[in-house]
Amino acid sequence: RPADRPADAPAALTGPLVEGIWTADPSGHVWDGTLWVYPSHDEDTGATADDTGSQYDMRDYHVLSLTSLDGPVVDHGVALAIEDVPWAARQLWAPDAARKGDTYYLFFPAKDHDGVFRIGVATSAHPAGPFVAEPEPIAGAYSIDPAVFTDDDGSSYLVTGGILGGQLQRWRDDRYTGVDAYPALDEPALAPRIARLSDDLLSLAEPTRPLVLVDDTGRPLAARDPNRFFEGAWISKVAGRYVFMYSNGDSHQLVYAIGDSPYGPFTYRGVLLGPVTGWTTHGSIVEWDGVWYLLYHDAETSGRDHLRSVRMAQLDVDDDGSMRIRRS
Ligand code: FUB
Repeated sequence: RPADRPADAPAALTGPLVEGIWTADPSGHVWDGTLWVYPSHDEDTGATADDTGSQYDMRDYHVLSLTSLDGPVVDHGVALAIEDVPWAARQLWAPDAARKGDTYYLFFPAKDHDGVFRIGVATSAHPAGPFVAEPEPIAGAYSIDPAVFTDDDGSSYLVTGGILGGQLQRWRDDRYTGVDAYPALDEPALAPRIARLSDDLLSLAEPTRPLVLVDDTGRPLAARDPNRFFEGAWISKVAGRYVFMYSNGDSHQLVYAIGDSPYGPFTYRGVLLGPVTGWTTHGSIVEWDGVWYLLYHDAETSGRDHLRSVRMAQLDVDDDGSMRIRRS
């Protein structure tokens, strides 16, 4: 596990966005000129660390906002707490948000009372909440790390998934098996799941389908590929193309792929962010005032994998959707 700051870590545009609370897995949205950031809220609850990530034992969400790069980052306090979600038992992992009309939506994963990761949705009249959770998880959605992408025609899509601790390997044909079943190393890797959302964004409009990542020759990335999907899905439209960013997990990188439909296939393009301090990596990209930014996290401040801090870096974007972090 990387314990020290890797030599090629990006020059962050900012230090940690906030101090005083640990934050991770940032999802960024610009609404009415303000950058809203929806992170996980890391806490040290004393949960025993294991390979499935039990130490990531988060119990609520805080929402952050910035009206300018130089201005203060506002921590709006608790937006949703686990005790207010009837079906959720533990581990409020990486969230995302969406807006439709006057309603704001918070999408989040949590383990239910049977220990199965499911995806919930909560609504508010304000981007910072407080959010009121629907009484049941979204039927047909599963695993972790929900991200919502809204296309130019107003259609919204929910993409989810994470292997190992995220339990994607325990689902087959949209059913939870409870059994870890990974493909053989030369078979196509497990794929995240994507589905269009209903008009009110509270349910799926269709069953999920696999979002397939392919190489330059059109072959699905194999399970042995160091850049196969692990967790942390994010879709944006960049330079008119669909960009799918994700964590490749044990390769500790944020990588991206480009496609012509939110459903994919997405062709692997390259590494956006090399390993940061800490085991996990997860982020989002967002355009703010004509400039693209990467929101990401690292564990540099705490030195502990599960106590992370959200940071920002500026991106340079080419006409074909290729991206890189600005280093100076
Ligand atoms: O924050 C908990 C989990 O760690 C997230 O859901 C993953 O993406 C990883 O960052």
